[in-house]
Amino acid sequence: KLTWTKFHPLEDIYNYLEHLQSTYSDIVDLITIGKSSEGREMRVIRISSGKSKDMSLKPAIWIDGGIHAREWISPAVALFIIRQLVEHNKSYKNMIDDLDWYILPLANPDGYVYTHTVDRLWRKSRSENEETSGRYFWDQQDCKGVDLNRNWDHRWNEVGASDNPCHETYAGRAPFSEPETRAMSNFIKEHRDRIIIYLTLHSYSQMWLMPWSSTKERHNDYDDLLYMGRKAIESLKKTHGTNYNLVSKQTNSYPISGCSDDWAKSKVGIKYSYTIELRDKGTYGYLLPPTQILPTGKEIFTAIRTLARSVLSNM
Ligand code: 0X9
Ligand code: ZN
Repeated sequence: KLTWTKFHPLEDIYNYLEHLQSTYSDIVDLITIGKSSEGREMRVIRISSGKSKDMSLKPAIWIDGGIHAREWISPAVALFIIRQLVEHNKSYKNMIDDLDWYILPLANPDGYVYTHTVDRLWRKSRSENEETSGRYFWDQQDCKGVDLNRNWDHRWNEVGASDNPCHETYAGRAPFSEPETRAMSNFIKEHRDRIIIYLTLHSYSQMWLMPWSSTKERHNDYDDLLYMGRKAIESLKKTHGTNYNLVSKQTNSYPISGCSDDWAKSKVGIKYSYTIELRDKGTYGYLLPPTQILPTGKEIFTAIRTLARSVLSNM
């Protein structure tokens, strides 16, 4: 059983997912979509009712957490959402009747373990990088891993990313050079006909971000994403009064490229694609105390339900 009073290590999280699968087998499937570079399983939980019916056309929502290892509130919120949908499935019946939920709480399992055991502020994955060109000074310590939010195949490595393996925003050798981003993107592409919402949970700064990240240009769906995003942050605010800013990712701050939501929108065609930067606004930053897991989880789950309902009723 998980508590919401601490950030759990990977084993607790995987045990909890297995417990849900065996206890709620009518609505839960556990799917291993691939392995990390250190060989850990990448586990997606699928939550959906009416499993026996033909669901080839049932719309789906994808949520990933933990792309960045140190952003511990992200997997915690993903798990809170899973808990609500599964253990309180009667309260959220319409949500799992109308939608297939695909949730990957630990998109970067190796990095997550590393933040629990060695370096609390590690960001990247933990893959081995080759010392290719010798252009960079090779610091033995920090030259492992790839920034899994720079490795996606959309304007890869153009801006706001580094080609230095020792940097925090190293984009990798090539788009999808990493097993983690390959596993996620392949799975998402397999379900591309049904996924209507792509969400990726990060921290921190309390922002609800819309593509694009790499350019100030607006896509044709800009107004629709703004409209649905506004509904989401309004209902979020009603929960505990927390303010989130709804902004296009690029106008907000530094441009970046090769990130997941830009890829989901541009290459897969998932219209409603957002990056959510969770609590807080910098008081604790990545070191958010566990007392904030429940309030953050509640307000984000409310916002996501509002978003899902609004998008579904607009189809
Ligand atoms: O830099 C990232 O990958 C994300 N921020 S984080 O602190 N979680 O690492 C997203 C950045 C948002 N997009 C832009 N700044 N354009
Ligand atoms: Zn992040």
